[in-house]
Amino acid sequence: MEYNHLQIDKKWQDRWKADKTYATKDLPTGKKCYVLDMFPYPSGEAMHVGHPKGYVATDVYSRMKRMQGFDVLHPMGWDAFGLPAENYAIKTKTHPKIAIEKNTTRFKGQMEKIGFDYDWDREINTTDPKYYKWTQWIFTKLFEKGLAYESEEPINWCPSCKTGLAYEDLEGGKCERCGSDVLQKRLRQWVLRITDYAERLLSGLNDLDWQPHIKEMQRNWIGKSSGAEVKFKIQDSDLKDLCDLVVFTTRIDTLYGATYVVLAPEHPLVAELQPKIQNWDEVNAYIDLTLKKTNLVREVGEKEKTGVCLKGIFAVNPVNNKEVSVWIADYVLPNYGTGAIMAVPAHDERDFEFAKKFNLPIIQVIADSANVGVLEKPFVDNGVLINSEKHNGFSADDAKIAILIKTGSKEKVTYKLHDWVFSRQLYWGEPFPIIHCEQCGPVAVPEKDLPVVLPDIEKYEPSGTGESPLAAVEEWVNTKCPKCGGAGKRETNTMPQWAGSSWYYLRYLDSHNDTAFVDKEKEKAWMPVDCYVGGVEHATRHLIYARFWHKFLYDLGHVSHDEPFARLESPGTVLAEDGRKMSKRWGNVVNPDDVVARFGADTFRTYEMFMGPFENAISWSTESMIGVRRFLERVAGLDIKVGEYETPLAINQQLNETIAKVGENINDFRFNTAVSALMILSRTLSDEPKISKSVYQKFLKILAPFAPHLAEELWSGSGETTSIHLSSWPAVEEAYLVKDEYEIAVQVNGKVRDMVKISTKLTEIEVLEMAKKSPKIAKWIDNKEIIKTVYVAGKILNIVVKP
Ligand code: ANZ
Ligand code: ZN
Repeated sequence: MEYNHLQIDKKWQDRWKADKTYATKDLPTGKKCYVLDMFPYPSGEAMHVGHPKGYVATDVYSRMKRMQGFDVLHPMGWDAFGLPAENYAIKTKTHPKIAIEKNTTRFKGQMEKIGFDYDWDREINTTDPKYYKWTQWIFTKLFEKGLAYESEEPINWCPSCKTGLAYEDLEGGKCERCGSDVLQKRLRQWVLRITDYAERLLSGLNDLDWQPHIKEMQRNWIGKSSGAEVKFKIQDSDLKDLCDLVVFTTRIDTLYGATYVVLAPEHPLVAELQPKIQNWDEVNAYIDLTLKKTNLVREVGEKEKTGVCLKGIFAVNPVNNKEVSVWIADYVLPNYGTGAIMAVPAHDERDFEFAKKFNLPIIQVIADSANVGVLEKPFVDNGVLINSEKHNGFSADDAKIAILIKTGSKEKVTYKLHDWVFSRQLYWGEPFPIIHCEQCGPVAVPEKDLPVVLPDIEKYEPSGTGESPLAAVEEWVNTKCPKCGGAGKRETNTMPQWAGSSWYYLRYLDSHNDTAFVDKEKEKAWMPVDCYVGGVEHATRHLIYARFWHKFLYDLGHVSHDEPFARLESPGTVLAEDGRKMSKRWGNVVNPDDVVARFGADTFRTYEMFMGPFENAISWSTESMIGVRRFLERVAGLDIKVGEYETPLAINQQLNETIAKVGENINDFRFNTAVSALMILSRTLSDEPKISKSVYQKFLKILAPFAPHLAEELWSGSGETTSIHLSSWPAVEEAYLVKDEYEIAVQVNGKVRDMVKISTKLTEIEVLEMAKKSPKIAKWIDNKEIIKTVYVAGKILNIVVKP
């Protein structure tokens, strides 16, 4: 057959659509397999060839699973709220709704041309009121359970996007979207208590089949740290007790060396102490300066430490009742631990620098034998206690316990994870289902009144005032309190773009349900997601947020598993031919539409899977793609040799080996080696004078996940009337598998001394090495010189030694 991809691709895409070939049952009747892609933002730019790499992988995987008898769920949808859409809309002066519609149509068109097996009847869009009704509903549950709260703490603010951001939205202290330096701004906002779930988010990772580096990224993000909270009394110059200051430390064993304490400049105690602080102007100026600093600068630390002493204020070290000075400094972060530290300059780098600069006492309290005397730098290693009164000579571990008890301090576990700043001062997001009432405070909109629909407005640019553009829509804002019927005002912030994606995988199970976010029975039958594929850049945002919401829904009894994603795989980036990232800026973007038009969808798909190991970043190569195209052309030419013939043993062996290998490789996401095995088999077949129909059809079946259009065409050409994609995966006939492990007899000087198991793939030298490991053989070789070996592959090895 001549391979006319334009005609074949279109023909089968239309047919699959008309026949609903990939429609999924409501409920699985047998084994189920839920295969999920991270759904895309329909951004303004079209997809480039890197985007679909993961989609091709799930497509290959899901097609095989379907043929293997699984009820497969493989859906797709759009994550369309949030900054990217809004920025694009502002740039192009189109309403986000219109821009999104246009972009989803474009994306979907691109996907359809690649021939994915999505069940489009389940398509979702996070900006559809029927969808976000349930995003709002989940928020009302979080609110009812006290996990959504209002806060006025300073948060990260992007002056360019004109919105508050979550910690997860920062990249190296800058706004992840636009790269601007982020400032601290005090703003009323909604926050989700994700830290309540920190421990479970951590321990839940253990049982997941995820790549270890992604789990590690989550562990680091959650950042568990075990230490203690220690109370210092705060006094004024007249030694009057003012209040307690609690610090978090992981080194309570160094408490005798704590020679001053430091508060974050934003610490609420600073304002409280104002009347007693003698240098308030200086202190106040430093606080202002701190608030202008970017997070990055504060976390990494500036070259020179800065800070101000609170004059007139002292703290008492609880272990020895010594008076120490109290400081504020920006290297102490307001939202970690208690926002205050005990400084131990002898044993902590930052404290050491600070103490040197401000001439504060440095008392060494930990030492090993070599390290006593004046410290050139802090001593951070382990050792025993010195200068610690009755605790001298204690090990760190013993000292920790003893000092904890002596000072009545409590052990404390802290997490780097912050509560999730959940409101944005933007237009293009889900409105909060909250009404503020003067009598009742914030009240959740009852379920019957959901969704709270985002009003259409003229001016959707962010105002920059800290209020969303919705605040200007009076007729929308003013409403009645659902509780007391009095005057109420709607919350005008909107949710972050991560809201809709925190539960979307549940909606696919039941995307048209108007009475529940998902039917219980369907949820139970389909969840968890068996195989989830998406970029590693989501390791600390989407993948933590979704796990959090899922655990919350689990606690309420709305879902039946504690974890949503059993297995996770991440595609490596597709780089441009020049080795750089594909970008408009470099002019090196390859559009899948062009590739598909020129080489066909199947060449594109098979090439993306063949490029190299799935998780590796690999450069695009048109030349290698042409190689793949030739492979498919060779396949297309096989049909003239097909008939009812006897199949030679060697062909049956290679066929069955390939069936086994392709099946295993697809399962393990080692697609490149699967394609390479298919290529080798296709070459063997094209060298044969005749091919039996059964061999040919089995070959087509295992090719079908990669090249669904061509396989379907050839399958139909071989006389079949139902889709190859609904046929069953060929069983491996074990009898034909060439055994890869043998037992061979090993002789020494002609006498069999042992039987040794070896693999057929080993070379003679390797076989000899294996044989020498057997004690029975080693005994006969016994340091004698080996003159030669005679090896009959798979049967016998004779070792000839000098007598
Ligand atoms: C005294 C001390 C002595 C400390 C010593 C360290 C070494 P991890 O392991 O990352 O949790 N710390 C506590 N809260 C802080 C804050 N809000 N901003 C900046 N630093 C803070 O680090 C815990 C240590 O970081 C704590 O233990 C505290 O310094 C500091 F030889 O207390 B340590
Ligand atoms: Zn009210």
